[in-house]
Amino acid sequence: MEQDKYNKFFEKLESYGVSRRQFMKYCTFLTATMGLSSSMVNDVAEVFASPKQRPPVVWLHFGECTGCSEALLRSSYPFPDRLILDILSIEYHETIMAAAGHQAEENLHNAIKKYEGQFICVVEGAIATKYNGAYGKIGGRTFLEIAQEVCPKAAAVICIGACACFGGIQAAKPNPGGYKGVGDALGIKTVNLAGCPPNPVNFVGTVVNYLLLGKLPALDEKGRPVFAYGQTIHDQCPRRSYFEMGEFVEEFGSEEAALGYCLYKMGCRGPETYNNCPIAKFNDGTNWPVEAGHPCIGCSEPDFWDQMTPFFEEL
Ligand code: FSX
Ligand code: SF4
Ligand code: F3S
Repeated sequence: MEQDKYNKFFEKLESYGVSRRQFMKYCTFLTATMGLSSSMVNDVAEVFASPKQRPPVVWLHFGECTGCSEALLRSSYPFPDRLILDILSIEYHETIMAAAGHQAEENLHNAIKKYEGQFICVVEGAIATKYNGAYGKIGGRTFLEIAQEVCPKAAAVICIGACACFGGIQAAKPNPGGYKGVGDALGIKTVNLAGCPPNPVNFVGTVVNYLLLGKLPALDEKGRPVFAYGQTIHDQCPRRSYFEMGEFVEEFGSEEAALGYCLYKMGCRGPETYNNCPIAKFNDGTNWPVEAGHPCIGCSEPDFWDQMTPFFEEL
């Protein structure tokens, strides 16, 4: 990118403690994660450096632990969260907005009126559907009522996390409140960024795709962006070689020992779970569950929680 043209932007980055080099490295990683050609790195960088539009965003919280917001906002590099918040116009977000109580409710009401048909609705958390949604309320209104009012007025609904996508832990048996994912609860199509929590880079990639190409990314039949959820964990897992390559049998002394390095017998759900954790990794690319020694528990599949438990047991 031309330094002069974007001097102001790079000055702002510096004030966040981020060098131009770090920023371009992140854009290269993001472009690859999004499945775009490396010739588009500058275009991706430009989405941040010279935003042509800042789409209004209404960010709703329902039944969840807020781990999804935390995963995004506490990215340890200062910049993915600052960058994404700079290219969006967040009109309502309970965790980060200053307003509270009636004023917050008014902000929500005003935002959906002002930006009807234009705003992106981001949802974290599942929705209680039994007993008219009585098992989950904010400000005296049920999650169901709020979602029914807000989601149909959005240009797109992006579900962040297993809970908003498919119900997550709230929908685990016996599920007295009848919790469901947003798409199911409302009978609408949503973009599903599954995972508990999902990797923030997949949210950034989805938004950048929307701003750069003017459309949402291609989705699989479960509403998940193919760029991130197109392959199983198992297909991308570095531990896989340990039961496939003879040389490792030699290294470990026996086939059994080599197989032991794969976590399948410890209940790994990698073979039936679609996500890009082995490539995208977490904590600035430091590591991801399986590489850190923990079996994948299938957190990005619709049947997480009930079908994936008991954890640590081979299915
Ligand atoms: Fe669910 Fe997210 Fe797991 Fe938590 O908002 S996907 S419980 S990390 O917080 O919804
Ligand atoms: Fe597959 Fe899990 Fe074994 Fe990796 S650790 S090879 S994902 S079963
Ligand atoms: Fe979830 Fe498995 Fe990745 S548990 S975080 S999909 S490794």
